[in-house]
Amino acid sequence: MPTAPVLVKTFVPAIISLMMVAALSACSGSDDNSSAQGNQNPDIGTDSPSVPVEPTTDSDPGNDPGSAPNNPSLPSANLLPPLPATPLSPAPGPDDEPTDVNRPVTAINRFFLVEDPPRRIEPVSAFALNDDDFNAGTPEPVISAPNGFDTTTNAAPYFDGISNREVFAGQTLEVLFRPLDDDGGLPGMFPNSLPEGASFSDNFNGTKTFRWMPLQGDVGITTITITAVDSEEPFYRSAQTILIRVNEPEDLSTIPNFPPVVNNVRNHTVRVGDPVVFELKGSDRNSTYPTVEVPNPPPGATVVPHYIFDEVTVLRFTPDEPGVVEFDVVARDADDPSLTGSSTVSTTVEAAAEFVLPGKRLRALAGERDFHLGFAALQGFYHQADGALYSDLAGLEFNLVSTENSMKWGYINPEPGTFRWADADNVIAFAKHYNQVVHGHPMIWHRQLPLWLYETPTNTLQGHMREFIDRLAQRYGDDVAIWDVVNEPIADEGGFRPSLWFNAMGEDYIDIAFRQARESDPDGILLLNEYDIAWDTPKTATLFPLLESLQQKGTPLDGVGFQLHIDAKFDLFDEVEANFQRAADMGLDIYVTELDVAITDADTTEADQANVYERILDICLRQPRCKALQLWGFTDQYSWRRGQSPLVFDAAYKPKPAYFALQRRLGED
Ligand code: 9MR
Repeated sequence: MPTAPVLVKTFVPAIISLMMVAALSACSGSDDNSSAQGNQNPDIGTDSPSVPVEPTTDSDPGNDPGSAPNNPSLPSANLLPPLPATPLSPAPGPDDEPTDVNRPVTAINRFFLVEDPPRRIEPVSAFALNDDDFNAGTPEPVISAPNGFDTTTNAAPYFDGISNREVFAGQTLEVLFRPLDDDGGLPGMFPNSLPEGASFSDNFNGTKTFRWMPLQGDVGITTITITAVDSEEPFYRSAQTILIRVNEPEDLSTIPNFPPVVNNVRNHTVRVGDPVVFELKGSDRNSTYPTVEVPNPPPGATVVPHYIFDEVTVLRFTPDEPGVVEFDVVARDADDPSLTGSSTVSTTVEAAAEFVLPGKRLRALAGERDFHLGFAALQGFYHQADGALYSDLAGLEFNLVSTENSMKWGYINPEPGTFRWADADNVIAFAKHYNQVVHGHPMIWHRQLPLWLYETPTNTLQGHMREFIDRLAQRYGDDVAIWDVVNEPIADEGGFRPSLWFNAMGEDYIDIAFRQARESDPDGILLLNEYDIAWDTPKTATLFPLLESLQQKGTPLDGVGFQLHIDAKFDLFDEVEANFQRAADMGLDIYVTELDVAITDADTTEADQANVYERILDICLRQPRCKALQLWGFTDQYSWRRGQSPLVFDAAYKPKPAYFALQRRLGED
């Protein structure tokens, strides 16, 4: 396997864990889907990129992740019982296999793309509520308090006069929320989430009003949750859910028909000669799909329906000169063609030479010191208008790629027996084309889980967890060098996060997940990945004892992923250095997995941001056990914190001071 890390682990069979559910202990065998990576068309990948791609040097470790963890042999290891021959949820099969993309719907012509079989996924609805739930009354509030807080002498805030509510679609529901506290003080409050079209507004008298006109698609029972916050202790909270039953009116014409809108298309920067792709869609609160029209497409553009979703229109063109290309998009109501919404899409086209940067590329500099510099790949970047530029720059600058969202369980396996592999397959193809190490993220997390898992009996969750780890590893183990096996197991206030996994198995789920990962991908570098642990926080107080206890158990843990979502005012560099050293002293490797540095206010500058990037890189480079530094994206165009411009290229793919700071530091001894 070309990407095999230089990692040899002694895995000592010892005690069979008694904690396994009986269902898992009987049988052997697991699914093997490792053959499937989609067919690849060798002609497409030979195009020369319009940005010159520097040849990888001899010292560029590319997809060899370099010096591997050299932990001492594990003191002991409990073998898991084999996975059952009959899977707990249906195994992926040929019907799930992606196929070649042979239509003009992508921005990529450098490597081969696959797409999932054409089907519409309707995730199994968990928590579907019925009239019995509604009639059972308002659920008890969920009280939470910081560790050690005495809830016996301090009453929790609560809401006065709360009840489940009912409304007809097309009518406006108003619910008044008045939080009280028997100890005095005026509690604050916030909605955990709001349905589309709803508002939650302040009445400036200690109350707030939830207002919502549900429409056709809202008929049924839904919930809203409002959290009251103690006036003295902001983490002493009471989350109150109410159920809302939305009934269909006899006369459907009483429901107002709202005009559709064009879904937001952001502005893009592209190069002359790039294939530019837009996936255009409108939406309508009345639960119909508007048709999408482009009255003035750019010259030579093709406009075709999406291969799965009729409501999506794909526009593709190749600009042949610098300038600004504009076109209009009109969304037309499915029931009343006179109702429309429209918007104008503007694309800046620049000569390819504008993106050629001075000095050596970051990956070349990293390679010269046997280091890995990575980025997290936007899921489906090749369907973005600027996907060609994104892909070329990412290939040029980084020798490691992580999967921002395309390997998350909720995406890969949204319903039992349905698998969407194409986006992850395409990241692997991208990595192979550019000779990059792949970091698989995440195997087990408490977020982005498929809804069906929440309906699964608790005593089968261990089996499902192991099965998913195995499926990811079977498919990608040969190509993924590093795995975030368990992501974010620690609560913000310290202690274990009360996740689906923790609630089902207690802290043992962490050990079991790692053991399964080691069994399914013996060569993988296995990490525990967590945020807010690089400096001293309530989470670090849990982290280090947890790492110690895992090591004592013989859990096959190779290193720690320090996420590092920080801001440009960050200055706790000494603590970062000390915490890295603490992990290193335990024989663990260090990966900076998700670095981004937000500019949070007008006082902080791109120079401050650059300084933070450079200092973190410097700490990592001076720490022999720090193996890689990975950015969470690379362009502000696609960041989960886009409004705070946290990355090293701006939204127009121009390098920021932070880019040059990394370049400078990587070039130093
Ligand atoms: O950047 C990711 C964002 O696009 C997703 O919406 C979000 C939820 O899946 O996850 C973000 O990435 C997170 C990562 O998976 C785990 N560490 C924190 C990252 C930022 O939230």
